[in-house]
Amino acid sequence: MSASSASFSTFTAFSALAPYGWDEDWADAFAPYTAEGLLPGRVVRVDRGQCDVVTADGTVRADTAFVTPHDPMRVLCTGDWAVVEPGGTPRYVRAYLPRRTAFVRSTSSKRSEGQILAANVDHAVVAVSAGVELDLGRIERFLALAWESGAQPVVVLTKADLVPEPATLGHLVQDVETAAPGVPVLTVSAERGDGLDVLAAVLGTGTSVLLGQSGAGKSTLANALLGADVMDVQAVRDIDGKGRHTTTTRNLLALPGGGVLIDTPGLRGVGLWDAGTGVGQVFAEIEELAEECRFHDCGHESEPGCAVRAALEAGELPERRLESYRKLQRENQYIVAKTDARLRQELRKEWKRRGAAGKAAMEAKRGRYS
Ligand SMILES: Nc1nc2c(ncn2[C@@H]2O[C@H](COP(=O)(O)OP(=O)(O)OP(=O)(O)O)[C@@H](O)[C@H]2O)c(=O)[nH]1
Ligand SMILES: [Mg+2]
Ligand SMILES: [Zn+2]
Repeated sequence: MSASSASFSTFTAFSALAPYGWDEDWADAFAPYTAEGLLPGRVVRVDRGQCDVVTADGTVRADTAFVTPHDPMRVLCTGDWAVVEPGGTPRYVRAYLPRRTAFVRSTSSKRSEGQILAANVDHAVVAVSAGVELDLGRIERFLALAWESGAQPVVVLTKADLVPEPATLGHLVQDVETAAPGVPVLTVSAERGDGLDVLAAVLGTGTSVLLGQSGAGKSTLANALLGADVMDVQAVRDIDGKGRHTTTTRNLLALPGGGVLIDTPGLRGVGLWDAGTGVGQVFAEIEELAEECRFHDCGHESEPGCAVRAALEAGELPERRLESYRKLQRENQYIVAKTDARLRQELRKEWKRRGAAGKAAMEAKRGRYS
């Protein structure tokens, strides 16, 4: 059997997983495991050493001990394609297939560690409530991580019913658009059903992850798209401050009109994580202007021939954008520098260990020959 027909048969054997994103490339990647009788499945949820995986035979619960390494970036995550044992108690996830994309943030500013929020995502949907004051800086931060993940970002202004004036809603969209070049900005009301068809069409292919603050209406939106109350929603809540989070695990759902949706618990803040490219994409117009500056390393402060300052003065570039760009760049450089320092430290430890091992080997040799 040729390689392609082997992978084709792997694809068809598990074609029941197609609504969850199973395709011939995943089948190719999985093919080496079929001889062992292992099963492919998409991770729906991970919690406390266990996970739910949807397989061609239905959803199974499996142990994640083999896929929970020390490195948080390599921990099994919602959206991963798992390699699951066909049975046993406990039944184990043996491995997962190499990720195509991953949405990563840093866990906190103190510990420079990355955390995977969702794997194998095609659309990163940033949900923002139209009912509260816009925080463009936060949207830019989400978008930087979204671009960096390799997914296409989309901003969705939720709860449009809370903005009775269409003109006001239009202005909100325009404001978001200035902070999101190259990113579609949609408005929806899960309450009234407005805009759901357009959103469903955008999410109709590939896998999408819903991101945003607690209370932004992510789960309500997921339920509206599913046409069923699958995710819990809380009516009375403390949105700011200590904010109770209604959704506590990331959950993967197949949408009736096609596409796969991952609902996530609200994030109060998202720290950048090695997102230099993403930051550049969020501020694409500034990076384009900077190409026109006379000096290659222009700091856009008081240098002559600065195209960025010229755009500011002409009112073509909002001051806020430039400030936000600088802030996120600084933050990212800080994180990158910290990470490198940590990596360097780890490497040093490794060298020391090897050095010690080398010494021991030398001594053993000497002992033998002397
Ligand atoms: N008026 C109005 N309220 C909405 C709409 N969508 C959601 N809400 C309300 O907003 C609140 C928060 O909704 P959730 O869907 O739980 O928000 P979430 O983003 O999933 O929150 P976490 O799970 O904590 O991250 C609930 O009280 C919803 O009823 C909408 O379209 N219009
Ligand atoms: Mg929720
Ligand atoms: Zn300049």
